[in-house]
Amino acid sequence: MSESVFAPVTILRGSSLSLEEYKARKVALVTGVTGQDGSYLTEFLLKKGYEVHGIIRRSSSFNTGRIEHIYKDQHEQGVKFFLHYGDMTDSTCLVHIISQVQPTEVYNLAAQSHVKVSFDMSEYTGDVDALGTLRLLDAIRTSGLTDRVRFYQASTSELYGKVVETPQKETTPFYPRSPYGVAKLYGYWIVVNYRESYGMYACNGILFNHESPRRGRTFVTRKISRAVADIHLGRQECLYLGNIDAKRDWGHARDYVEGMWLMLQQDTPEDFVLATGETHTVRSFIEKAFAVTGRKIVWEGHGVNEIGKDADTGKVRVRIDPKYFRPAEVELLLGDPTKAHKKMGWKRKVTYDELVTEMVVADIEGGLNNDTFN
Ligand code: NDP
Ligand code: GDR
Repeated sequence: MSESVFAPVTILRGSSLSLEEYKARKVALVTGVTGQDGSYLTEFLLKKGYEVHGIIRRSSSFNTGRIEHIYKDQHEQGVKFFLHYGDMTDSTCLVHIISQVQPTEVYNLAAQSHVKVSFDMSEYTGDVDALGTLRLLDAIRTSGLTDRVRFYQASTSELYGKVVETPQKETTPFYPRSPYGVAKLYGYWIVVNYRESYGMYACNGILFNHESPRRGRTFVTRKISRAVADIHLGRQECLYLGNIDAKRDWGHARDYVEGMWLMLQQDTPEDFVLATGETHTVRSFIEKAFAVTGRKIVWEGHGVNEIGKDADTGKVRVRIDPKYFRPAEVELLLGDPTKAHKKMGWKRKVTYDELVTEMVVADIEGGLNNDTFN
């Protein structure tokens, strides 16, 4: 993509419209558009007929790999997907973009989203994930669009952190365990506060882990699927991981972006958990992923000395590296999506086995093509 593709939309299209006329439009603004969820959500909204605007960070290397396939040159006819340079740490640009785009729906997906990294970059994580949410909400107010915009906040199961009750649902008390979780807690409450204070249609989607072949490579599922593919292709010997006994409720990102959209189509704004209702260990994900390539992993040893061996060849394929341990861990996540099912008819479609298979197969195919879609 060349720089020219980010040319701004120049007309304040909504300013002269009545409330009804404004709301009848379908214009979405997506922060974090270059991320895993941003790319699936953009595909979903374009299919629904939306005009979609995404905020993209300036980067010295390409960060548009996940959206290249849906992006068209702005000079072509009928273009409905636009990109704007911006950053969640820059209020002025957020006000400028919101005023220009005049969206009917805003999806706030931008975040420093890596839990382990948030221990190393705690202040920055707070700035982007907590204050960034406040800046975006205020940009909507400053632009005079409080009663015209529906707002989605990417809240997270990391809010639950330390286990207080399982399965975790909308009423479960929060106990975050990382700077990321704490920053997202602020994001959650500022959304509730703006809903209650200013009557904004603003919702929190409390989403449990969702993965895909587009998942960032340093998150555990993608790290595993890529390593399994590379081992299969003879490019890697061994996979190094941290806590393989952690349990997560893993779904497919494509199912979850539909839930985000549904939250903004209800009569009243509410917060919803999206989850599968199943939990699995990282260890189980490793075993399933290797099984896709016909390999069985057997475990030996304990704690940091535990190893995973190929049952047929005896080669060590998994080792523990304590550098991947977190200062405080979230041991168990298991969500209860009953409210989303009952009120919005939302349910995950892709099963755990299908998810693991899709990720490993995609990484093998990507590896074969010497290309990785991420
Ligand atoms: P990713 O890490 O894949 O994407 C994050 C996006 O945020 C990227 O587009 C990134 O841009 C952008 N971003 C990061 N920092 C800034 C900044 N300072 N200003 C503007 N944009 C920024 O995350 P996911 O797609 O997986 O997740 C989407 C959202 O949902 C995140 O808020 C995450 O915390 C939350 N979430 C995710 C879950 C999951 O399991 N995936 C579960 C629950 C919540 P760039 O590409 O340039 O880095
Ligand atoms: P998580 O996802 O922290 O749940 O946050 P991640 O995949 O990073 O970790 C899941 C579990 O795996 C354990 N683990 C490892 N994790 C990573 N990244 N790398 C390793 O080598 C490794 N070894 C073991 C972790 O300790 C953890 O228990 C994700 C993000 O998308 C957040 O933005 C989102 O809010 C939550 O999911 C819900």
